[in-house]
Amino acid sequence: MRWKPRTGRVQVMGVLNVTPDSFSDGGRYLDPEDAFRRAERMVDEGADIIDVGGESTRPFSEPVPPEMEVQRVVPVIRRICESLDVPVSVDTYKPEVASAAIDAGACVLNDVFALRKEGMLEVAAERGVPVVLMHMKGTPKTMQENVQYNDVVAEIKAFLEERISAASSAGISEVVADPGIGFGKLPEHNLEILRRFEEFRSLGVPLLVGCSRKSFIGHVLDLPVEERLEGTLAANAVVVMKGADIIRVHDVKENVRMLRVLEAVGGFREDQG
Ligand code: HH2
Repeated sequence: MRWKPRTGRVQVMGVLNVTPDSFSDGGRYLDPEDAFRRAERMVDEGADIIDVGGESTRPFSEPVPPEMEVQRVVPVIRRICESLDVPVSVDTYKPEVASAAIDAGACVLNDVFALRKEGMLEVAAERGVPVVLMHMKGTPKTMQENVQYNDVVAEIKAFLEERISAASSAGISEVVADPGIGFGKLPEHNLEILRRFEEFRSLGVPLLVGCSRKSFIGHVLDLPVEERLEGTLAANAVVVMKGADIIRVHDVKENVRMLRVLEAVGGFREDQG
């Protein structure tokens, strides 16, 4: 299946973490059948794409060996691609995992390291799939230590410009940019990214944002991860009105309903279909 980053309306990417330790849904979908049923439900609720991940990248998390990540994601991706009419992205920064996932049917790479891991740029170019390039300062293990920016939006934009140009030089034409909410950012940085989100439009590529249930929402509301739905909807409404093309979410039904209301109001996307 092919997937186009831009179809004229905001798309919803449903999160499916096949991990024991993801910050909000860890351990729930380790059985491929449970994972499949979750994907099926997200599609019924209106997801445009399913993002399958086999390694948590939450703050302080440890990387897992690529073989283990392959074992987690491949059966799930294969099962979804055989039975559901939905594009699947793989949330990985490792070339071995990306290759195996594409063989199993994934048609998009969602790379939180923005093709910086050795061999990943080559795999993306060879396989000719669209790539999500995300900004992260440091690694998940270290990214929340000593977090400092002079101008958070300008620094993220400069990074994304450089990665878009690296991808383009390697012959990768379809890219999506993502500021990487929560990846090496303090709550005030995440809020500033949202406040100034329209500035990312000048990158000239579709924009993806992952605010869903993240800790900056917990910081504002003083609420645990399972109580962050309303905050997620508010954050996503802000970025959509300021130009986001894809929102990455755990709660598909609620976010789709929020989007339908924004679309009914209209006036926030020139290219709205
Ligand atoms: N956030 C997470 C993982 N992958 N990919 C993109 N492009 N943008 C994001 O903001 C993003 C991402 C972290 O969320 P989650 O997958 O729910 O948790 P974990 O990393 O603990 O599995």
